Amino acid sequence: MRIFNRPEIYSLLTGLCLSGLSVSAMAEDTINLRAADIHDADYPTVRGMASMAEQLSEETNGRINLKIYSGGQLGDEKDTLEIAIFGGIDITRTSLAPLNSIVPETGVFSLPFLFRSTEHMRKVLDGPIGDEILASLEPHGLIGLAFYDAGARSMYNTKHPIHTPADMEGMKIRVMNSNIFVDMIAALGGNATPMGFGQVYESLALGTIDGAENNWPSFEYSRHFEVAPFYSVTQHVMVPEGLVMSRYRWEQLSDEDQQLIRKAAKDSVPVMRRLWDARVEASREAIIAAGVNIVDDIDKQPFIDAMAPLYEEYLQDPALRNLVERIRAVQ
Ligand code: GTR
Repeated sequence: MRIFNRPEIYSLLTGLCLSGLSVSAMAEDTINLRAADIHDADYPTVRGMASMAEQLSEETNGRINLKIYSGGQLGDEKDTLEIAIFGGIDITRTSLAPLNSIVPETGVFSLPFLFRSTEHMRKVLDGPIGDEILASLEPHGLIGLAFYDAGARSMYNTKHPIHTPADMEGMKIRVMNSNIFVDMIAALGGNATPMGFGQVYESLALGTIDGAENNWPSFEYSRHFEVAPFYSVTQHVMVPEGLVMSRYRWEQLSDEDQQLIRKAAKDSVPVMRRLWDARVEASREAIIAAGVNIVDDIDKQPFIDAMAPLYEEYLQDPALRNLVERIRAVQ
């Protein structure tokens, strides 16, 4: 065993004290961020955020500590957005739909049949238009960090298979908190009921609503298929998810930390997308195995045609009309 001499012991102790000091200095500097998601811990959006948290922790030696509150612990999407604007939640992952009433530009992504495919959507989100939409949040108290995928949403209900808009006549359909979604259902002949995702199962079971619309993973893991066993692959809208931060909190951070957060959010996108693609397939298979009545040979044209007045109404602002034209032009 090595015996230290006195000067060596002094220098060791000084080193320990200094590192002790730096540990406590570091603890003081720790930036604790709280992030919200309505989905469960193993859902691709939450796992995407978890990879963001991991990267931030690694790159800052634990100084930036992002804690995720999943499963709707901090409220539904509309609530978490409003709380984030006032600085009560630092980051929230929500669909862009509940942002439509706060940031008009985001409404464009809620327009039905806008994106031609997943590839088209990803290209738009990853390019200058995506950055433009993320930046449009800033005057409204939010910082757009990144987009996650939410696939295509389709109609499901408790009554009968939907083949055409006429099959939806008079149906009470739950939608997210977005006027565009309300008007979309009206244009298809149904009655829209906006509510949070967490209330949908019970409302379907009780018959307060007849149906809803969502992608395969949300339809499956929420177990809505147990009470609404008719799923029609209408793929009427591909509204992305947004990873957004409270601007109030953002402005308290240094430029370096802002960059680290932005980069970690962007770097989590490919991670999320890989998980998402696998999850869509797994959920679709689980739904088929559960014996859900699936209509997957829908003629989309009558649904597309029914959306013309909606486009007219929402694109009165030339800037929004131009945005849609630019999105369509992306090859
Ligand atoms: C999911 C989406 C959620 C939420 C939910 C809903 O597909 O990931 O952000 O929008 O749908 O319908 O409320």
